[in-house]
Amino acid sequence: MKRIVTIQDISCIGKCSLTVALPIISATGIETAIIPTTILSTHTAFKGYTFRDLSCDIPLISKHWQKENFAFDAIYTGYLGNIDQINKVEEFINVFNSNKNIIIVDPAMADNGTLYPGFDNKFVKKMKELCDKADIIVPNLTEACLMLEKQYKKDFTEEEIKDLLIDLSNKTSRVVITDITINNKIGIMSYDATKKKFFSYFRSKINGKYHGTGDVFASALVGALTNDISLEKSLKIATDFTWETIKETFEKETNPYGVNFETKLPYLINKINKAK
Ligand code: PXL
Repeated sequence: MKRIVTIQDISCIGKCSLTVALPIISATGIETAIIPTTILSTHTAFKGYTFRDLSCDIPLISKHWQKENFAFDAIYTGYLGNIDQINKVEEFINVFNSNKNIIIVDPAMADNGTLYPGFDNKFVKKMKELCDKADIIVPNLTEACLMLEKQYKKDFTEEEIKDLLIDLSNKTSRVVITDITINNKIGIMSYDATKKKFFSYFRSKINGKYHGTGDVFASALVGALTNDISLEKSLKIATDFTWETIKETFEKETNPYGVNFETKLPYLINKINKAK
């Protein structure tokens, strides 16, 4: 069985990061090892959340795993709570990176034009440095703009997004920008610098704000890619799955602090099995 490790926080309530990545990646038939970097009572969209920093455990876990000779088919990082955590994650990647595995970095730090609480420009610079170590990065449009020091707006044209993708592919060969709205459709655009190839995939826009969809998307993408499904097919599966979870939430949930991905796991499993 293939094994990945995902490194991000646990938000005890509020569906995002590890509580999303663990079930989704496991459902795709991949062993999902975790390194929890912080325990928060809720994600940071709530007021008054607790924040237990577990940074000091990262090198200890790494040392033990080296002794046990553990290896990973992919390393996937998400929300990291401070610069110290990013430094420690970089050290972890330096040790466990090999020519056989892929490094996927989701620079989860902002949305809708604003940084999440507790982050500043220094943090953005450091996150960009982590992205430089990755094979694939999956920023949303806000994060892409922040890393390139470009003014965020909602209505980028397709040509402008292509420029952002090329600028971000300077150090990372495959770049995916999520949460793009064009012509009242929502979706992703990507650039594979090794093939000089753009790809885009859009679905109809569903009204409302949905938390944690970047994590749902990235987790499904990691699961599909680790199943040796091509980048473009994996992007399509991850977008369709995310869209299904949003639709389910739109129809059934009154207070969406996360999306209803749970009932859509059979849909994802079916898509993965068909594409394999
Ligand atoms: O979904 C990204 C995310 C992950 N982890 C925490 C968050 C957020 C987004 O707000 O607050 C703690």
